[in-house]
Amino acid sequence: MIDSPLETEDGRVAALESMVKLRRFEERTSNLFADGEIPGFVHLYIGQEAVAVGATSTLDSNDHITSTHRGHGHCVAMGLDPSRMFAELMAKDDGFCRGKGGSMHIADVNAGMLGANGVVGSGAPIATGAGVTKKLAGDDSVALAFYGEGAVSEGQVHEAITLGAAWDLPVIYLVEKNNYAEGMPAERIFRNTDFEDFGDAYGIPAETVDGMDVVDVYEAVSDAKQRALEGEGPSIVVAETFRYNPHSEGLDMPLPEEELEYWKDRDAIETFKDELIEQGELTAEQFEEIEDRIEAELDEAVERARNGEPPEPEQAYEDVFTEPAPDIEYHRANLGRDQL
Ligand SMILES: Cc1ncc(C[n+]2csc(CCOP(=O)(O)OP(=O)(O)O)c2C)c(N)n1
Repeated sequence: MIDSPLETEDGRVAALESMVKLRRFEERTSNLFADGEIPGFVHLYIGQEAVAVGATSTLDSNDHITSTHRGHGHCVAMGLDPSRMFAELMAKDDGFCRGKGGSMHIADVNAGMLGANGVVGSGAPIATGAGVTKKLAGDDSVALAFYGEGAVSEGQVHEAITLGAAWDLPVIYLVEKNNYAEGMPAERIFRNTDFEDFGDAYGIPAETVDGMDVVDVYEAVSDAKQRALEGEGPSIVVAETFRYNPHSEGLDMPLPEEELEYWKDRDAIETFKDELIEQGELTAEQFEEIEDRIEAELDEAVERARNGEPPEPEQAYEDVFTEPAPDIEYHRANLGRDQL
């Protein structure tokens, strides 16, 4: 998360920098995946940067988020070290999960990041659980769940919001409405795609915002956070956005060209950069400096990750259970490299 909120000039420039960093991180990830340096699946966040940055800019160090299979943007926005993220993507021991989680399972509890998650919709109940802890602890903090519109029809999301509302929990449920779940358009999943309407069913406030406008997202999430801290319970924020890449890297699943063009014309980074330059808050030269700084940081991060070692096979059962399952010791004792 960035230090200074978007209400100040410094905060706005920091938000732009953060959005650029998210995008450059993903562009590198795309190349690394294409070059065979990243195993498994990779879902990129390119296009949606204003949502992660606008929302996390409202957070303090005692707040928490939950994320999705498309979680790199949320992680970078929360300030996670890109080098350890690349290491996780490359299945190296320096990764946040010692290379055992990969792209869809990056977590850093100390940074307030409770985890990306390959199970669609699962971040909502985890955030609701965090909300229970927060309410019991009374520590004036919130939990924020990011999820896609594909998760809105999930039973666990419905149950999580119902409970959050019934117990007035300090949770924000943020729908990143990019209009496609894999290749399925929202209109084919829902009769009503105005997810803001769902707020009435749960009896909680809900608002739709322009997910390509970082300030719009920031303001709506700030309001939701304020209500949560005042004991009014959860809110839903629906951010309308778009992803530019296929559902997952390597898939031959392009989005319709006209839709891509429409959203790219409204690109969050370009629009915000132009706005800041027009308002005299940034110069083109300063923007170049920001880009150079990010490129240098990410180049170094990739190199460091590349030079790291993979985890030892003996670590396969470490950090998996809080208490070892009964047969773990047996497997640990009998596990050798040649058995993997
Ligand atoms: C419970 C569950 N069901 C199905 C899947 C397969 N799956 C992975 S991503 C995805 C689409 C998710 O769409 P959405 O929630 O809108 O997020 P987006 O990919 O658009 O960011 C599906 C169906 C899964 N991982 N988990």
